[in-house]
Amino acid sequence: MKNTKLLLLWGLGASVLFSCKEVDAPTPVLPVPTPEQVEWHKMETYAFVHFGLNTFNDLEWGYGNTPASTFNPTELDCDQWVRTIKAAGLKGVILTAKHHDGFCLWPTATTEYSVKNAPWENGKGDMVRELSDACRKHGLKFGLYLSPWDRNSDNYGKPEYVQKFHAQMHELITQYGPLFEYWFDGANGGNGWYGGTNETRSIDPNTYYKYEEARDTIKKHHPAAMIFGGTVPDIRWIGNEEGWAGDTQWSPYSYQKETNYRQSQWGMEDGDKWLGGECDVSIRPGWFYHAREDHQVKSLARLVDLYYRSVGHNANFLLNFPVALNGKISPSDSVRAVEWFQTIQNDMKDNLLKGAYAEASNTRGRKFSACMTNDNEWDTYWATEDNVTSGSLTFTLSTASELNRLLIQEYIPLGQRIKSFNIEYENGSKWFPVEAVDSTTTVGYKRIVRFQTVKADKIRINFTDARGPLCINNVEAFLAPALVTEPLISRNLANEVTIRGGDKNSEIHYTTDGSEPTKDAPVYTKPFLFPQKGTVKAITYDKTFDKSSPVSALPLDIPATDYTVLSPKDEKASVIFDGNGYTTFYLPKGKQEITILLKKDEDICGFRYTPNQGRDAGGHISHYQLYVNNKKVSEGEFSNIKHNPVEQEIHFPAVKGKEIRLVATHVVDNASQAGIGEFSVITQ
Ligand code: FUL
Repeated sequence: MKNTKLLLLWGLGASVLFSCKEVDAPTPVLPVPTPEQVEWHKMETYAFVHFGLNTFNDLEWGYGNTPASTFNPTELDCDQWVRTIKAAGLKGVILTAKHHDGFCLWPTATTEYSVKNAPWENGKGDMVRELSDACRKHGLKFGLYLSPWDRNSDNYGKPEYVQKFHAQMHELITQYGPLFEYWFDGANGGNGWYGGTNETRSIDPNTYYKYEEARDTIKKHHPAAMIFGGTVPDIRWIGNEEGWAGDTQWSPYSYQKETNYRQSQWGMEDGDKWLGGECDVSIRPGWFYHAREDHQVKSLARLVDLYYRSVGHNANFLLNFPVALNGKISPSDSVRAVEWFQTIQNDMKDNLLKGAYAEASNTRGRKFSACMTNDNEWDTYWATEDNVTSGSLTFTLSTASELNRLLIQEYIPLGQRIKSFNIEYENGSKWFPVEAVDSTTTVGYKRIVRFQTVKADKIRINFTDARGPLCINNVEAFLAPALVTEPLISRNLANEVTIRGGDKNSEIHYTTDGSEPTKDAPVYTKPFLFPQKGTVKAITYDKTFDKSSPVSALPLDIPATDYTVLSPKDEKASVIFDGNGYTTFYLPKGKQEITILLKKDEDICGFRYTPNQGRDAGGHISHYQLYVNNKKVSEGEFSNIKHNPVEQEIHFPAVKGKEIRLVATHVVDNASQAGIGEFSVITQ
């Protein structure tokens, strides 16, 4: 008896001693982020503003010759931008202080091509000052974009330009307060005005701009600023301008191992540098404002989806506002951005794991126990023992609840580890897998998984593979309300309009006379003929929640049956009129042109060209000529189409005719075949 007591006491003492023993944190798995990079990850979402001479000349890439005198915002209000951006929950803003056209938004001493020579504020204005002041006033971080490519500068391509470029950078980093990010755009399109020489100049971006020196100068003044682009960045472009990060998303990356820039969409498990992904996207198709895109502000559903596919995929989200001609963010854009933020906040309002009991299959010590994942402390985390690279975390909810979102964070100061996991839930003592919408591979700074709503007593994450012991600092679960998404409208080759969307709890209502549809408008049941010009508008109406989606609108010009392709003779060519930008006709090798005949003479005042919408597709036309009845009516470039392959819309003074010829004078990456997803003329 005595012995048993003694043994018991010894056992108790030993276990107290054992549990009090300080266990070391897991060894970092390289590469790891710097503290500044960690702070940048925590920003998650911030804004871009594209504003400049392009705005006033309806351009995406000014050639460098548009007169400074055209820059004249009449009601410029940087305070309004900042208020909007803040209300959209974005934590900072990056301004295009100089875009590829070379026009400077601050009164630089380096060139005359700046606000100094614009009528705006009689040449006394400084937009960089106005915006940086507004940011400070409202507590928003400030960042700058300075395009290395300068289509205005006469000495672009020579060493003197690089001196000028560095001098511009110096002015910017010394005059406008702390910067959180500094953007060097990678575009180098070649041709430009270049002081009136109108030529094509090529440089080697890896050596020409002296990015290493630039980095030292920026870091000296702004140690926390993250550098985007150039040869020595702190973060990386995600490899598309659509706003999404790959479903598997590693922050480690290695430019040496890169064979195609698209790899950036996923990062690299064996990357040797920590370069978190940044997803840039514009709230409209273009980066700069174009009145013709007023009806193309991204839908709420699309923006919410992009949030989950950027922040929810371990990347930051950089949302662009193309400020309008008056110098303000358009009301439609502000409203959409705020709706977007409110939807996300609402999706993740009540964390169902708050107060839940957490257990783990393995723990390296008390300090690293499972309850560190829902203690609301960023710097405490659950960690497994050395050599344990898989394991599960189980949460018992305080009451059985419905849920459809799970948010997981790895403690990234120790590196990114998780390679794969899966999620299960317990309902009435039986375990089931969730039906995940998002992939369950990597985690990193943040992974949000959307899945079909389940009712659960418990939820379990099984981490199945990792690059080292598991280190998870946060897990949350939510029940996001259903989002009523607007329907998709299209018109096909037979002039039939199809409207897609909704589910068994909802119906689609539509109008064809331009009026706004409500739930009293006709119900869409099947495709209908619409062989005329006009606008079809539709909403999804959710009967259960008595909630309508925003309105979708499709403006329609002359119908597909009015077009015939004369050459090349190929019946497949008609897909360019089928209302579907994914079905693409590639011009046969050789002459890169297509001739189309309309049914009758029309007053043609423009055209629309959509490149192949398929992911990573090629063959986009970058330079074109358009002929009507054999007369050239328009010629130019589809700026930035390689990285932002959206519908292009070109306008010109109306001409009567019925024979149209589109010539591809240059195709992106010198591809031998131009692809046409969609083509249509704009008639009066
Ligand atoms: C691109 C540029 O060419 C676009 O005009 C825009 O500024 C975008 C953010 O980056 O590479």
